[in-house]
Amino acid sequence: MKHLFLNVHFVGGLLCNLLAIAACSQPLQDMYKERALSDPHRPILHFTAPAFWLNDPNGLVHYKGDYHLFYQYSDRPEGPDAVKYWGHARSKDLLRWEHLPLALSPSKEGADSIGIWSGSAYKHNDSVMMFYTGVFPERQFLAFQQDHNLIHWRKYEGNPIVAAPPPNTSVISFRDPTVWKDGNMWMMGIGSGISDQKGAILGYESRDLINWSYTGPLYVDENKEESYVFECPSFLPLTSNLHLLLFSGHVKNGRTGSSYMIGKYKNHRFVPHQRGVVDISSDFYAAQAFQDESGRILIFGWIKPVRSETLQQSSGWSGVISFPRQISIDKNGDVSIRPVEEMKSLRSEQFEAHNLQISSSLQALPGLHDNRGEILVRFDPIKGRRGFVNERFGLILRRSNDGQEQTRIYYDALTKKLVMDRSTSSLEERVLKNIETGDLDLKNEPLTLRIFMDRSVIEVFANDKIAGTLQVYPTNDANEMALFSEGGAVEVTSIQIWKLNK
Ligand code: DQQ
Repeated sequence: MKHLFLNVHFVGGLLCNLLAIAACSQPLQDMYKERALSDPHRPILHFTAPAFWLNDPNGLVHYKGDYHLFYQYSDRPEGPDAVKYWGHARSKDLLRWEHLPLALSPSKEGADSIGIWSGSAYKHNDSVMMFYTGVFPERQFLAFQQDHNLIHWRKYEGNPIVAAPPPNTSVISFRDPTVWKDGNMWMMGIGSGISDQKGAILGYESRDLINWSYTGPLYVDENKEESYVFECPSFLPLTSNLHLLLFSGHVKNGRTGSSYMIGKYKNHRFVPHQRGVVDISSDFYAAQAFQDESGRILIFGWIKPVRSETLQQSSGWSGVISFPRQISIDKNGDVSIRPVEEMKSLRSEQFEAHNLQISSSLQALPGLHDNRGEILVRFDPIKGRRGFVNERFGLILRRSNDGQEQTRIYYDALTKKLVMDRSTSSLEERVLKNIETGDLDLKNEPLTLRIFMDRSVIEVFANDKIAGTLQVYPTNDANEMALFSEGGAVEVTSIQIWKLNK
């Protein structure tokens, strides 16, 4: 049976690729959708494609009261390397999405015939334009909205609008345009990596959003601190005098991820003074930011697969869009990354407890035996102590009855790190099991964790400062949860747990 399934995939995939059509054969579509629906690990509250492959969020825009999410999509079983389309969905509240038809497909013979890669939306005179990269080679394209629901698109007949990288610059990538207004002109930033392996955003200007000329790099990672290639940039004002640059690439320690920089923008150049990661885990990538109609800067990211390709194919789907997060500068001038208010609308049945002293390595928590829910927990140092010292404390989640499978989310006061440990999360060998960590100096403050569990996806927010995403694939029910503290006791001032429903 398994062989037959793989053969159907292979032949179906081959046919789809040869024909380069917008949809795979109906039986293959149906088979993948059925498999996706019956996979117990597929998130229910997060956005996923109906089946097959999804990667980067694209073209995020809030238009006439609807949020529109476009995304890199392939209906080919072979996933990551297949021809890419733009999938499309819309929502009133950022959480409940309606699937819409594919928005952009490769032209039969045009310069984007091998794939529609990532890009972003720009609203001009009450209409939306999409700037994206067509391949191969990587060039920049433009498409115009044809209806208020953003369902139909017309590609600009003069495409590509940026036909080649700037002369005399050796680039290793040239993709994922982002557009903004600068005085009377428009600017476009294109993700790149230039000679000597420096990540860069190349800048272009235009008077009409169609004809573009090179203005030099918006930003070059001269000290090679971040990445040799910047992908998926977003560039927009964060406050009246500060700009936000978001990009993805290889961040420190060789791992991949999405980062932000905050700084001043003047004369086509960006000078950052602060940087950080949008998410501490390498499960989260290709984040895109946009401003909604109420002025909030919101971010969605792609939660990348951590299962083997065979497992992804046999489950019929791959790739998740993160919950929406808001980024802003708080009253102390620090960057805040937190879930959007709308998340509270998912809450239903609640369990709560107060003033628990935790001193053991496993203090079981009644209340929720589910793989879906929200936990809001505040940890304080034990009375009389100022700050945490050498405790490691937090939660054990997705724990099986015998404890063989479990995931630990905790704070390590000694190293001042938030730790997401999935090294024992599953008995299945074909899933990633590692430890993801991120810096979090509490400076004598209590720790508040807000955690969302949605089957295989866990999203964690700590003190509204940093976020982390982790996917786990236990083979058993693994629905128990517990609190723990090692190396000293801590106080759980309050813990609230909600069931979550759409
Ligand atoms: N994915 C897209 C590219 C982008 C990369 C292709 C990032 O445009 O740079 O699917 O995940």
